[in-house]
Amino acid sequence: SGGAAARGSIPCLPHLPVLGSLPWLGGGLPPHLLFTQLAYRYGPLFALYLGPHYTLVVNDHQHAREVLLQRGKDFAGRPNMVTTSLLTRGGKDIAFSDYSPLWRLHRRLVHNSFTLFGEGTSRLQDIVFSAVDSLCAELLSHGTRGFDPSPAITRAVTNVVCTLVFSSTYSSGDSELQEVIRYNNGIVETIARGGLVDIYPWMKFFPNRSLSKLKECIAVRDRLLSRKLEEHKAALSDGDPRDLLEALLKGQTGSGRGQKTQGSKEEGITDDHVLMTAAEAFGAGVETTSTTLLWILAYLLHHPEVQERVQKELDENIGCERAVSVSDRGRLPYLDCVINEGMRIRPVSPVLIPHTAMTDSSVGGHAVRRGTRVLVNMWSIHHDPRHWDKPDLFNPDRFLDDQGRRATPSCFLPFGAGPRVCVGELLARLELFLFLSSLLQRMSFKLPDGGSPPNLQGRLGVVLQPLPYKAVVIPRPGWEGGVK
Ligand code: HEM
Ligand code: PLO
Repeated sequence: SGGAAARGSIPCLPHLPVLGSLPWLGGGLPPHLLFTQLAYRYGPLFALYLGPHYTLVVNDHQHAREVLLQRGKDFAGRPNMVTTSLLTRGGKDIAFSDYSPLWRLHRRLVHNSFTLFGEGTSRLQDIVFSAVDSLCAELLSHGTRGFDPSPAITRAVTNVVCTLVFSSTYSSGDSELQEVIRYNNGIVETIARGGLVDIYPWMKFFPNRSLSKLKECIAVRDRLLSRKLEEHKAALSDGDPRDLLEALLKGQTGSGRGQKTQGSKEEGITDDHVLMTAAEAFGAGVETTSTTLLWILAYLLHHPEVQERVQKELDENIGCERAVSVSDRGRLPYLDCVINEGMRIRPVSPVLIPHTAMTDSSVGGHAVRRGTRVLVNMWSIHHDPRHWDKPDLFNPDRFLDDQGRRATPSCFLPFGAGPRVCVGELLARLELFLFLSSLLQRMSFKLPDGGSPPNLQGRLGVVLQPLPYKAVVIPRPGWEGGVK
C-alpha cells in the first residue's frame, strides 16, 4: 500500500487504512527497542503510520540534531493526544502544549523561575540537604535487611519538588503525601505515552477502565492543587517569589492576569495554566529524578568497583568531616561521569515526547510536510555502536577524555535539545549530583546476602523504570547515624 519508495524518499513501513502500520510492528517489544530493530532494516531514518498518522522515526544523532537543533523551530510542535490533553486541560502546560506565542511566554516564565532557584542561589541546595538528611536516616533504619529503596527515594524527591513548587514538605506517612503518591502512580500507570488510546483518538468514545482511572486521579490532583493555589493567592506578597506557584501567579499579572487582551482573542496565562504548570513541574520533577537515581543505584549494585571509585574520589576531595555542596562539582568529575553514564544507558525518556512539524520542512534532505509527527529515538542514539564502544556496557570512563577531563560526546542528549529541551535540566542535574554525592559519602549500597542483582531490562511506562529491586545499606565510617 505504501508503494515502492521513490528513490531518495524516506523508507516507510507498509500500512493499512485505520490500523496504519500496526500489523507490521510485531507484538511485545516496547517502542524504543522496536524502532532500534526496524532501523537495522529500514535505515536510521524511516517512517510508519501510527493509526492514521504518518510518523517519522529518527534513530541517529545527525538527524536528531537536525530535528531538535538546526531546524528546531520547524519541529517544535506537539501532537494532540487524548490522555495528555485530559491531563493538561487541552494543553495548558509546557510539555504537551503545541507551539504558540503564549506557550513561548509561558515556557520562558517557568524557565526563569527555575533559574532563580537553580545554580546561582543556595536555596535549592538547602532544600535538597534537608531531604538528603531524612533520606539517609530512613535508608539506614533498615539495618542489615534488604529493602526496596524506591519509596524512600520517591518521598525525598517529592519533598524537594514540593518545597520548590509550594513551599511545603511532608514527613514520612503524611496522609496528603500518600494521596499525592497514589494519584501520581495512577497517572503514570494510565497515561503511557504512545499507548493505544493516544494513537487511536476514536477510542475515547469507548472509554475503558484505564481512562476512567486516569480521570479519577486527575480529579484528585485538581482538588489538591486548587486548594494550594487558593492558599497562595491569599498569601501573595510583594518581593521575591518564595516558590514556583508564586512566581507563576506574579508572572500572570505581567501578561494581563488571565484576562482576554483587548482586541485579540488570544488569552494570557490563566489560572488553568498556573495549575497545569505546577502539576507538571511536580510530575516531571518526581518521576524523572527518582527513576534516574534508582537506575544509577541499580548499576552500582552490578558494579561495586564503580561505587568504590566514586567513594575514593569523595574521600580524597571532600573527606567525611563536612557535607558535599554544589561548589564541589568541579572536584568530583568521576561522579559526574557516573551520572551521565546512567542517563546514557537507561534514558528515562527513551523516545522523548513526540514532536510535530510546524511548517513544511526537511530532514536529511528529504521534504517533510507540515503536521508530520517525529519521534526521536534517544535509546538507539545512546546505544549506537558506531559512536559508543560496547554500548551495552556500563562504563563511566567513556565520559572522560585522554587527559582525564570530562567530555560530552555529541550523541549524548538525555534532556533533548533546542526549543523543546527539558526546562528542568539544571534542577535535575543539581539534584542528581547532591543526592548521589551525599548518599555515597555516607553509605555503601550492597546486594542482600544471596540476593540476585537488579534486573536491568526496565519497563516502559511514562518513563523507562527499573523493576523493583532490593539493596542493603551500610553506613560508612563516621556516618553511623546518617547525619552529622
Ligand atoms: C522535557 C528529560 C527532569 C520538566 C523533557 C524531555 C526530556 C527530558 C528528554 C523531552 C524533550 C523533547 O521532547 O524534545 C529529563 C530528564 C530529567 C528531567 C532525563 C532528569 C533526570 C525534569 C525536571 C523537570 C522537568 C526535574 C521540572 C521540574 C520538563 C518539562 C519538559 C521536559 C516541563 C517539556 C519541555 C517542552 O516541551 O518544552 N525532559 N527531564 N524535567 N522536562 Fe525534563
Ligand atoms: C508524570 C506523572 C504526573 O502525574 C504527570 C506528569 C507530568 C509531566 C510529565 C511526567 C508525568 C512524566 C515525565 C515527562 C513529564 C514532562 C517531561 C517528562 C513526560 C506524566 C519527560 C521525561 O519527558
